[in-house]
Amino acid sequence: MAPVSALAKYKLVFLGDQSVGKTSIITRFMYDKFDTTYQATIGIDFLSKTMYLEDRTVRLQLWDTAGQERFRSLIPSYIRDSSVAVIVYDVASRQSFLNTSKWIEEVRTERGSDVIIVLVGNKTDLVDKRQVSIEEGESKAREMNVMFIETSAKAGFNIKPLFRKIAAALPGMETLSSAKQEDMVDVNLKSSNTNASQAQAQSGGCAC
Ligand SMILES: Nc1nc2c(ncn2[C@@H]2O[C@H](COP(=O)(O)OP(=O)(O)O)[C@@H](O)[C@H]2O)c(=O)[nH]1
Ligand SMILES: [Mg+2]
Repeated sequence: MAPVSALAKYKLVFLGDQSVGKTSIITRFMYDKFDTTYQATIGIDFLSKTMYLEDRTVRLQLWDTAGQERFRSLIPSYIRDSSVAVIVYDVASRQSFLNTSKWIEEVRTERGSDVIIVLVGNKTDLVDKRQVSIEEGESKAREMNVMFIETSAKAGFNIKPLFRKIAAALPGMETLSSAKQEDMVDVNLKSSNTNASQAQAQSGGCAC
C-alpha cells in the first residue's frame, strides 16, 4: 500500500525546436508571466508545481531544455525517467511542426509506450503568420497516437488546460511504483549558478 503522505511526482520534459516557446509555456504556467529574459538568469534544471485535482494531488516537475536542443546526444538521458513528454512546435513555423515527428520518435525509442506524449502547437496569437492549421496538428497527433492542444504562451491561451489535461492523464498513485518515487531527485540545482536558491524561492520556496 502506498504511504498516505506520498505525493505522486512526475517528470515532464519539454522538447521541440529552439524558439517554439517551451520556456515561455513553462514561465506562463508557473508565474503567469510572459518574460523571455527569465531563462537566461535562472540556472535551475527543473521547476516544481503541485496540482490539486478533484480526486488527487500530483506534483509536476517541469524540465526545460535550455539549449540541449542543439546537443541531440544529451536528449536520451534527459528523456529517461520522464512520465510525460511535451513536444512543442510553433504554428507559424512549418519546419518546427515537421520536426516534431523526430522528437516523438526519439521519445518512443527511449521510453516506448511507458510515457504520455502531448503535441503542442504554440503561438496561436500569430494569426496572420500561421503555417500549420489546427486540423493538421490534430491529424498528426491522431496518427502518432499522442494528445494534442494548441496554446499561446503570449496570450495565456490554453496553458492551464494543457497542464490539466496532462495531470488528468497521469496514472493514479496506486499504480505509481515506489521505486519510481525514490528515483526522483527533488531539486537539482546547478552548482555553478548563484541564482539557483533565489530561483527556488521564486518557485514558491517549495519544500518539494
Ligand atoms: N507571439 C508569440 N511569441 C511567443 C510565444 N511563445 C514564445 N514566444 C516567443 O518566441 C521566442 C522563443 O520563445 P522561448 O520560450 O524562448 O522558446 P524556446 O526556445 O522553445 O524555449 C521568444 O521571443 C518568445 O517571446 C507565443 O505564444 N506567441
Ligand atoms: Mg528555452
